[in-house]
Amino acid sequence: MNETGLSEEEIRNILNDSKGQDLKYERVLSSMCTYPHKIAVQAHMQFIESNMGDFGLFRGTYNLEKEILSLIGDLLHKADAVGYMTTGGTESNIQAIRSMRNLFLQSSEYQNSANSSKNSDNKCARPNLVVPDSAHFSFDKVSDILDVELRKASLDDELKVSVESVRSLIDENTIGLVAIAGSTEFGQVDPIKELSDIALEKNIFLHVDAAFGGFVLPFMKKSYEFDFKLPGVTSIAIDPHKMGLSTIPSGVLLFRDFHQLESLKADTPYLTVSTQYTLTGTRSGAAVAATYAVMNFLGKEGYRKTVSRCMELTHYLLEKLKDMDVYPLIEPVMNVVALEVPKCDLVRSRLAKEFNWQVSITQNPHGLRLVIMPHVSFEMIDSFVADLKKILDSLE
Ligand code: 0PR
Repeated sequence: MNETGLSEEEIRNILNDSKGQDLKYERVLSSMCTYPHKIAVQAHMQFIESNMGDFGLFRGTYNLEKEILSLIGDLLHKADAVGYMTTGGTESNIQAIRSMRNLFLQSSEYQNSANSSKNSDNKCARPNLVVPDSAHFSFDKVSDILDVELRKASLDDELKVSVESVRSLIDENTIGLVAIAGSTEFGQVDPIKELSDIALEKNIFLHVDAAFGGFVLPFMKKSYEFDFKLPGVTSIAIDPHKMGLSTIPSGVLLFRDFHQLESLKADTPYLTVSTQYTLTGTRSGAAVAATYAVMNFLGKEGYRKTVSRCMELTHYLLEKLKDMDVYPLIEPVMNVVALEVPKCDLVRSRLAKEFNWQVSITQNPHGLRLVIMPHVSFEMIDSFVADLKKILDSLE
């Protein structure tokens, strides 16, 4: 660090230069984030110093958080669900599984087996979690942090998790299941009703990762069963900073029952509040205000319009690609498209190098992946398709 500071103008110049190096969303078809809504940005700025890690100092922001939880709880068919605002899907997933693991380790069955293994020399078995093979990589972090074995269930030909495969992986050390409502790579929704039935039958937890789909599915014409309406669903991750049009970092984690949240409790004796359930200490109150502002400004009608436009663009893209004999790996459920394209990796890197387009790829099956976020326009799709055509033609 320099001994004396730079001038405001010097700082502004450096920042402008850095900002200029960032890609504009107008060339980005790989992101699950987008420009936040103007009203969210204004609210974020207004609450910039607010710290939800010590919310006794910020009662007003805390009340906004409570409102958000009940709005989202209501949207997900459990207005009295409990939880808090996280930094996003990764933290929500970690905390949901941490709660499962803590409750599993406290359970009398586990305690009994731990006691008997102390007497014999058998090691106590490691808890395991059954996730779809399409689960986000945050679950690999979960496994590492929480020392839980990850069991990956195979997908069917529609890239939904196979219920039989899930069933075959469950044993007495399974702490719970994960279902995805809007998978990162394919935008697919798992058979959550069937998984809910299994969770109830086996008396284990079921966490739904709706980080992306949570702000899409409730606003689609077709209705999907994925939330607390299903009695086996015990927690849900949903991210306002993705399709909720809020600012980063805005995630929400909701539990069905208070005892799940309670299992995450830490004592915080010297703060204005004596307990915390969160993973991070200091938390952004700005993201809370932003999420409150945009949810109340748009209302269900606003989100319906956003989702409907993204779906219209998605279908427009597919029609144009059909003319070029390019087809999706599965019929898109939401605004995530995985395409069957020859030499995907090469096509992806040429799109970036030659035309400055950012797209991503899917692993298994291998495909070119596009996310049709609210910053995408018809003109953007026309221009992308024309550039893709040039590359595909040159491959032949
Ligand atoms: N669960 C699902 C289903 C997700 O798609 C993601 C992120 C997460 C959890 C984790 O959420 P956070 O990243 O908020 O912790 N999905 C995107 C992905 O990893 C995130 C993303 C966003 C990637 C913007 C790129 C990007 O430019 O692909």
